[in-house]
Amino acid sequence: MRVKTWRLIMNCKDLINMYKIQFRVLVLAIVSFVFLASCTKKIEAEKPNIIYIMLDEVGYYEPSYMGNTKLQTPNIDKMAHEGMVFTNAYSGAAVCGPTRVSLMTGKHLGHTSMRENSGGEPIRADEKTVASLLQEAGYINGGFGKWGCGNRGTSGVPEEHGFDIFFGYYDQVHAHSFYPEYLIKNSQEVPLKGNTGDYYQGETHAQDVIFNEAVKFIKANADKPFFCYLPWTPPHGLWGISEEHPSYQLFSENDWPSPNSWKTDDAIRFAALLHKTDGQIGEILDLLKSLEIDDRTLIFFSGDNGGQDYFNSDKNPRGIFGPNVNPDNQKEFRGQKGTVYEGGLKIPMLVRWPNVILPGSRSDLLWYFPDFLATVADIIKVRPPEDCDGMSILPELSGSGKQVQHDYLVWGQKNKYAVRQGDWKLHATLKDDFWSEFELYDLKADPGESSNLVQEQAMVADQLKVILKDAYTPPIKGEIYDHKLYLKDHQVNPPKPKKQL
Ligand SMILES: [Ca+2]
Repeated sequence: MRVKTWRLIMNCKDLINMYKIQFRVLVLAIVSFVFLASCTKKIEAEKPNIIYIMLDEVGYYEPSYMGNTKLQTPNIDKMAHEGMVFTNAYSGAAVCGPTRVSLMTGKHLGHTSMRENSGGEPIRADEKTVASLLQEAGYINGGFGKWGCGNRGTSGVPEEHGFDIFFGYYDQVHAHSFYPEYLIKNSQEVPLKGNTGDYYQGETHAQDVIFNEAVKFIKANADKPFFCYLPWTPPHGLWGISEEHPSYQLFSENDWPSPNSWKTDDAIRFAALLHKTDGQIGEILDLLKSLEIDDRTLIFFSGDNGGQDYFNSDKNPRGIFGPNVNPDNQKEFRGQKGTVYEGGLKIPMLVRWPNVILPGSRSDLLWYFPDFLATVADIIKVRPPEDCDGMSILPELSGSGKQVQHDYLVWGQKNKYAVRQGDWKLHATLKDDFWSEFELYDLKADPGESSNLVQEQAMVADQLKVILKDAYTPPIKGEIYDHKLYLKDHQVNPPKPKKQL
């Protein structure tokens, strides 16, 4: 009996010990879980939200922080004062489609799958984008605006390239109207109430709907790392905006003729659309503060390609707003949108990142669109794709680590190409696999590209010719799966009016 009692006591002790061990294991598991969760949280906290605002057609000297005296961009100016202004940044290309492809895929125009602005030509299914890298790293990604890297029914649609949601226009020609009858959300049509296809009037302004969707996305994802890509159409034409809008009223008294355009007040409309969009940027900045995510949100702001000499005349040969004319000394960039001269490629660029970037800083670092992907990869600590042409500018932004420099940069527009190394820039034409029509400029002495030094500096020209030929590969295009759908958004708008309305 005593033995039995003793055994019972021992069994009880064993049982208690066993439970003690299990309890310790449980406590250890909980502690480990909490620790791991806090580590994950810390890593999550190290992943900043990323917003990229790209205005279509805003030229180098058009924001008021760049000295423009006619246009007003108070919120963009505020971002400039709070962030880092880049004076030597370039777009990826001279027109909408290829420049967006360069930004999204991290490739220069010697390597992109798209080289021309044909409309909805797609990137390939196997091409990684900034968004696909971020998605793999746990980001939620939304795009709101003009995609331009592949129409519906192709291998280039954004929802197959890392975007959880993309809302707006897929096709560039569809984006010519601010009053389209529908927009696209993840390849599905979303009707816009009361619009009849008229370019200049309608009930629902596409930019407002696009802006509202972006706000909804930011609010819904405030507690997780997100990428919000805002390739907004304004101030690109046709310039549909209500004459009652306060931004229109702000400029309505100006005597700005609008030759070579559709409406006699198109210059006022351009200024009004830019101002209206600037106001929406201000609302986004306020929203970040009210959601208390401002200090962990990194914002890029830029144009998409060089400015166009809109509303030019004998009196204003470089356009009323002078996108490529330095307001301080009247020095000009040669060319405009659609050329690989400086005027087609130089863009306003700034980056705002509280607690990382010193407010009010300026940088003359030479960089361009392929670098965005490389920089994002560096920030989230992942390896960029092997075929990325970009370099990270994170050291320049953060002021820590050594900032590398580009050996060379490459651009293209149809069969015109340009390569820059240091201050030298070579232009060339590619016809039937044969390079010709070389021009060489020293950008330090001649930023207006007026003195062709190809004869005088033959050795430099030869060196750049070799670099350009090496950097060029023929495009490998994406696929069109459904030709009818591919063409639909491209053809939906009425033909642009041929003369002034
Ligand atoms: Ca553009």
